[in-house]
Order: sequence, then C-alpha cells, then structure tokens
Amino acid sequence: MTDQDTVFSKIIRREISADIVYEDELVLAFKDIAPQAPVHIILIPKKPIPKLADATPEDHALMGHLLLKAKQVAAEAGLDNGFRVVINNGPDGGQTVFHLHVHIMGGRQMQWPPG
Ligand code: DGP
Repeated sequence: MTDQDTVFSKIIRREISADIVYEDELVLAFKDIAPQAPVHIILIPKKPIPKLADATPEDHALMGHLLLKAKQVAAEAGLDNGFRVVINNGPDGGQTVFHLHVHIMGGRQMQWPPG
C-alpha cells in the first residue's frame, strides 16, 4: 500500500468525510474518529510523509509550520488551560496510520507517563 492509499490522504482528497477544523495550502486538521480526550484533533501535512522519521531537511519549513499550526488549532479549540501534542512514529511508537500526523488533545488532565 502506498501512502496515497492512507485514510488521511483520502480525507485530503475529500474521498471520505471528516470534521475539518482548519485547512491551508500546507496542512489539514480534523477531529479524531476515536477521541481519547474531550478535544482530540489530528493535524497533518498535505505532503504524504509516512512518518516523522521520513521527514528530510527539505521539510524544515513545513515541520515548523505544522507545529505553529498545532498551537493555533489548540487555541481555536479553546484549550486555554493546556493541551498535549503527540506524534506516534512507527510500530513501537504506536503509529497506525502511515501519513505523518500530530495529535492535539485536551479538555482533561493528561497523565504521565503515557502507556
Ligand atoms: P496513530 O495511532 O498515531 O497512527 O493515530 C491514528 C489516529 O487516526 C487514531 O487516533 C484514529 C484516527 N483515525 C483513523 N482513521 C480515521 C478516520 O477515518 N477519520 C478520522 N477522523 N480519524 C481517523
């Protein structure tokens, strides 16, 4: 399966529906289908980078844009008292969808360490 076949690429192409909360020319954010917190948003680059470990120096500006948009999306979701940003990378990292994505979670007290 190529990255073009991931569910997130299908969401970008509007082939499957999602509750989109932010979009620009570089990134897309939408509500997670299986939320682990009262607010759980997935933020992705439109460029199909399978996982963080596959990002290259060419992606330098895109990675910065992604993190700054995570902050913006969290603020727009009303997470004024804090939030958690997670990137699962590869099988041991718990990644299941191989299109790089940032989890933005909040609305409850987060615990540490994560499982
Ligand atoms: P990860 O384990 O880091 O690969 O997280 C993938 C996340 O993607 C997981 O929290 C559930 C979410 N997800 C999977 N399929 C869909 C989908 O079709 N729509 C939406 N909105 N989220 C999805």
